[in-house]
Amino acid sequence: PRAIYLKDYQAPDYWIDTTDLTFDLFEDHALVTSVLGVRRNEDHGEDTPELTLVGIDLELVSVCVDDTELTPAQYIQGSESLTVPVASQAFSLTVVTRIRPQENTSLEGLYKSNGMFCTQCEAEGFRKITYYLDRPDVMSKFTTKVIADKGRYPVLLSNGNDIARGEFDGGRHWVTWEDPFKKPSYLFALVGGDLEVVEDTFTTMSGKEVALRIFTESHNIDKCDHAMVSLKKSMKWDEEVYGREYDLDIFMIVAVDHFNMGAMENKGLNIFNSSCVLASPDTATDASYQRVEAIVAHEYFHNWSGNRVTCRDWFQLSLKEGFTVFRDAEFSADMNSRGVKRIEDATVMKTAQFAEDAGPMAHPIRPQSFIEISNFYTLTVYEKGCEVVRMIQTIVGKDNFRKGSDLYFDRHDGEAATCEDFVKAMEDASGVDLSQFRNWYNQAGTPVITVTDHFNPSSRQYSLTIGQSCPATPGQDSKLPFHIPVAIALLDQKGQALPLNEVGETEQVLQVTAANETWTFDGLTEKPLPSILRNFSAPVRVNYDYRREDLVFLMKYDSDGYNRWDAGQRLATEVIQDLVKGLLKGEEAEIDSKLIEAFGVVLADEQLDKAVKTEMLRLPTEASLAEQAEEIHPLQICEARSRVRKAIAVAHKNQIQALYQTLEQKGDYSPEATEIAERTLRNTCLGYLSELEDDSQQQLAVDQYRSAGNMTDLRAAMSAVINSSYQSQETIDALLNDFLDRYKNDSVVMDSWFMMQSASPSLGTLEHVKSLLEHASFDSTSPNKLRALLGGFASGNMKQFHSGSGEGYEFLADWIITLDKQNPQTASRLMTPLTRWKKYEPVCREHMRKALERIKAVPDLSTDIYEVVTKSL
Ligand code: DPP
Ligand code: ZN
Repeated sequence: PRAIYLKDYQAPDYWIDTTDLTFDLFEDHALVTSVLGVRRNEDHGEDTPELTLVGIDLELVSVCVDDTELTPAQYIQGSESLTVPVASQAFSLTVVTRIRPQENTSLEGLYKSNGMFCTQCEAEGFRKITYYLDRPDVMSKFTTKVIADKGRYPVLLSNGNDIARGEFDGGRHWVTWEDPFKKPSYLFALVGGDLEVVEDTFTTMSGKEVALRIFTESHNIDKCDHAMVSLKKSMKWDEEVYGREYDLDIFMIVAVDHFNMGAMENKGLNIFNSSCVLASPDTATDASYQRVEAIVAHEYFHNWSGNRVTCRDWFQLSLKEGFTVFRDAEFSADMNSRGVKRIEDATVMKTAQFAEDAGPMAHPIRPQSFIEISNFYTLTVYEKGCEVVRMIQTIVGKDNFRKGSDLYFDRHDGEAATCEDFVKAMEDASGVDLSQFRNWYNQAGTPVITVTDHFNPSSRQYSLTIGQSCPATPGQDSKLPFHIPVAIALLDQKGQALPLNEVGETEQVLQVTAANETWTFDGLTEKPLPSILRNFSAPVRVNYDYRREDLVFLMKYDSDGYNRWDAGQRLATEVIQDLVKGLLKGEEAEIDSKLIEAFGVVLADEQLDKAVKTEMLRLPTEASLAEQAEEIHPLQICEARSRVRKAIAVAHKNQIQALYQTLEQKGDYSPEATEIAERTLRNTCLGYLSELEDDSQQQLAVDQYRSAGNMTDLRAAMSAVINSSYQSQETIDALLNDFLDRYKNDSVVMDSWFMMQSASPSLGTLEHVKSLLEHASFDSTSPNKLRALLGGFASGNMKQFHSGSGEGYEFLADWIITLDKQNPQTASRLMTPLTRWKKYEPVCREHMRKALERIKAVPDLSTDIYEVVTKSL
């Protein structure tokens, strides 16, 4: 396998103006006839005498140029290519291939999931369907005829509008779809199955009625309402906030069980992982409801940011993903609690994305090279990409940002664009120079800002000095300074934010561009406490020497919800780190009472928004503590965190109990933000109470399980029970069996049944995880099940995955080796926890390295695994 480089990009030698496809679907194969209208790229001076298309796992049946069939001597069939001679500027190329969707376990290209045909073509799945120029700058008008048995596959779908249909003798029928918009092949989709549909309509801002259809297997048809409501909200929001109107007469979503990703924005025919579309009060938690809403929106928003304006090449992936994540994040913030959404997104950045930036696969949001593009659907491209777009908005201002996005869509509609085009549009619309800002697109790694301050009582001046640096990442030893917008406020001793300018604004965005720079504020009577990086205004780490009492003060008084929460997280992290140090020395370190007291203040604060309160009551996750550790001692981290949790529960038992009781559930379930906030807070209380060795507290969770009226409360109770060290095995088994009885036929819910167990520090031992692999509901061809069980264990269960002497790593390595033959994308993603080996303490480190070496030694690795394992070692 070889790397490809952004700097080597060249436009294609040929364009494909039209693509006419016919799919003849059978039980053991499919016949694909592709008629391409090919045209030479005139800009390429020299005539290219031949055309090379890519294709993988295709059985070639015939090749015709214009009306003449070629003999095998006239074309060259490579292992992954087809080269045909070219005699004219424009010609038609007809290629017939046979493929085997039934045997396609990679879930890329055309495959079968639960008896239904479906596709996934991003990034390079189309080459598993037919020979093509499978690259995003080749945009074509697609017409697709699908032919299949009518009894088994009454529903036949593809992109665009259905323009004709009919029947053949022998029970077969056909439907022809035409997509009037040019698109790259990664946006192609096809579905054939026995599906039911939920229908609705949306009237766009110009008065056009759009038919909305969500398709699922019949037993799930009652779980589509939330997705439909979310879709309509998204369509409205994109009109109001971005002026973007939908452009086809029909918009379809299909839910499939076997899917490598969350969902896919194919033009007019989004295909979704069932887990990201289905929801009902009885089967989906609040978090799933919000996830469905966000992903429906994300894929819908791609219709403009991704489809109408697509990417020139895969190095530009963040052009569509970063921007679209930003759009969906703002949508979710508008629909739900803005403050909590910001905390959630910052948490993902600071735990998982910062870890990626610090690991062997670190890359800029626009990578400069890759071996396998599937490995770059990362938190960096998506979430950091979103933060980069957010910083542009902060720097140019909201109004200019909207002008910039209008200009971008206007300039590049129907084109394959670059990240540079996006930045240029923002620059042109705002008049703000973003030259230095572009470093965010070129440089990997998480910048660190170091803040020091000084107060001079005689001149009444306060100065803040901000230095920036960025650690080396693979291939990038030194970095240029970034342009970082750092939002700050200065708090006086009463916790009031001081006015920072003549108009009395109390927050200012400092444009940090130099390696080191000082800002001075005049007319202060006392030394203020700085609130730095408010609302997480940039994806950076902040070093400032806060005293613990300062953090407690910020937790109480900072008017910025994010920083208020972050102060608590910093305090808790420091306290837990002290404990970890003590455990390593074999000492009994005391838990700093400041933290326990601060949590008491949060609990007692009745003014605090419930959603924010819940976030403030959460301790930093184990993953977050690991990310911030110099060297990761997984077992000590788990132990220390668990002790702090217990101490909080013991100290504030009465208050937590009272809060739990006042939040008693009433009425029917609704996924409305205020109700979600109450449930989440109540279940957070339940979690703390379950830390107590007290029968009546332990009974609470069991009672809640028995009386729960929705999946959120049911799952919270179940987790509390199985994660408790004081519950009997009988009780745990009884609940697990009850859950199984109720939900064994619901695949999405069963994912959570597996995940709760594999991620449980007490229950989820390696032995138990192995036994679950044998369970009748486990399915090793389902990425969701693999993520639930293997991902839950390796990424979600620090204590058990890292205990013993490397057996957990060996187990994961065995699975990766097996899965690599079956589904390389899913295998590659499951490998992430092992790639962080260098940060672990020596014993874990050595075992993890060995597991990676063993994977590396396997012959014929996929490009996916090859790239990750070689870069990691
Ligand atoms: N383009 C897809 C998405 O992120 C990839 N799964 O929406
Ligand atoms: Zn996307």
